[in-house]
Amino acid sequence: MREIIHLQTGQCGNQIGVNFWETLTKEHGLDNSGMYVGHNDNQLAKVDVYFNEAQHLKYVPRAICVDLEPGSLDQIRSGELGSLFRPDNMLHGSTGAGNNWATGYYTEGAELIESVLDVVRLEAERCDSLQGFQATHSLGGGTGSGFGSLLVQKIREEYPDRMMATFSVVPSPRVSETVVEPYNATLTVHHLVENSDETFCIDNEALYNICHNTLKMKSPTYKDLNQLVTRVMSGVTTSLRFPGQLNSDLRKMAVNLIPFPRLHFFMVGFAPLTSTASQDFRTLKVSDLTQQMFSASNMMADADPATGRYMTVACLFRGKVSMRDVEQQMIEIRNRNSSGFVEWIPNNMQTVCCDIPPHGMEMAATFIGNNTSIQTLFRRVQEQFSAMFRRKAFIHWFTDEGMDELEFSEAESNMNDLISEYQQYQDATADDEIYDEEPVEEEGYEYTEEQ
Ligand SMILES: Nc1nc2c(ncn2[C@@H]2O[C@H](COP(=O)(O)OP(=O)(O)OP(=O)(O)O)[C@@H](O)[C@H]2O)c(=O)[nH]1
Ligand SMILES: [Mg+2]
Repeated sequence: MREIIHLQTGQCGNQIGVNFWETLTKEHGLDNSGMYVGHNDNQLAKVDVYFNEAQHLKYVPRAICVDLEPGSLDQIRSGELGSLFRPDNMLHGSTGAGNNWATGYYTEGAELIESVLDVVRLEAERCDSLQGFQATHSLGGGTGSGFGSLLVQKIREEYPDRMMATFSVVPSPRVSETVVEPYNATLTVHHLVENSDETFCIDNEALYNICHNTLKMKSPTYKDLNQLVTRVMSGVTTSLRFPGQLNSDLRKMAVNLIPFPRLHFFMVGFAPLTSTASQDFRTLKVSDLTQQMFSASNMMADADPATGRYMTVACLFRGKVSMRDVEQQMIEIRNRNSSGFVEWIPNNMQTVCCDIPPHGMEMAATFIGNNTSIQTLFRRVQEQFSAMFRRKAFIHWFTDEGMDELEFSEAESNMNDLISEYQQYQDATADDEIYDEEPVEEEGYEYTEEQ
């Protein structure tokens, strides 16, 4: 079996991580202690991708939960899924990273990293044929961002030929008002560009807007935001967890979605999104799902795909949907909006169907797009970053933890390069004489350890 090891770090990472596992247990027919109580063979066909079988029909998440403070793990232990996780795989520090990337990466985090890597090794040894890792974390705090960066880097060093996928929560001032979040986010993106193979961008600004505008919630909580994250995480991992051919492991998914190695930051979306109040009054059709899935208001990134172009797209339908309808809708979307897709990648839309719907729904669709407009997110963070960095505001908190100021400038220019690479490919046409020029990526920033 091709196993995945799941890593969750920091408050956000652990909160969305637990939600993910809650959904997975339901979809695979497991109760809260991991016992199989389901009745559909498909539920168990690929259950080993995410779970270890402990005893006969008892399954344990292949998950490692880490935080630099005990709070978020205590919450997991005392929650409904408290007995689901392997106790040895829950590791915490005592003081937290205090919203400081450098504390998570250099000081507090460095103290915990070896014991976390030991657990990673044990999990890897238990695998038949490990395909890779997935991590959930936020980019805004100190642990998920700083320690998350360190962990991803160490794993890349030790398992260079395995895949690394991250679900990365991008900060928004509408949700959190911590001033140094743009610093933490930029420093983390700098690492993800090099050390992650595929990053699903979960933008708190977009989650907030969906809750507020589409789902009509007056003041959305993290719990509400995380409901959306779970839907999309369950959606994008469907092809990894259930039988099928297309995008059936992390590497196949990456090969289909990533034309250039640095440009691996995906926009994700989900349909249907309807407020609970209006749910009962609608019958859904494939055409509704498709339309919603491609709409800017269903994207979990506050970026309008219409301002950019799709390099690649993967759509995943779940439930009893007719393949013919799906194919027809896809052709229509593409024909209606041909300029929105780069013409230099023919057949850049992929569709997967899985007949098991998400828990409690009849049908649903998940969207993964590699769209150049994702640069909007990075521009937003970059503007906030440079406003403060120009005056070197708050820098001392980071240098006090042993960080060199130069790392800020490196991270800033790496993210600027990323933005211009997206822009270049947005403008590129099939006839550009790109082969006569320097390859575009190489013009950009080159990362060396010594700098
Ligand atoms: N969507 C979502 N965002 C969250 C959640 N919890 C925190 N965040 C966001 O994550 C960022 C703060 O990071 P945290 O994950 O709380 O920080 P941490 O990784 O625990 O790091 P420290 O507490 O600084 O050690 C802010 O941008 C928050 O808005 C959550 O449950 N869901
Ligand atoms: Mg925390």
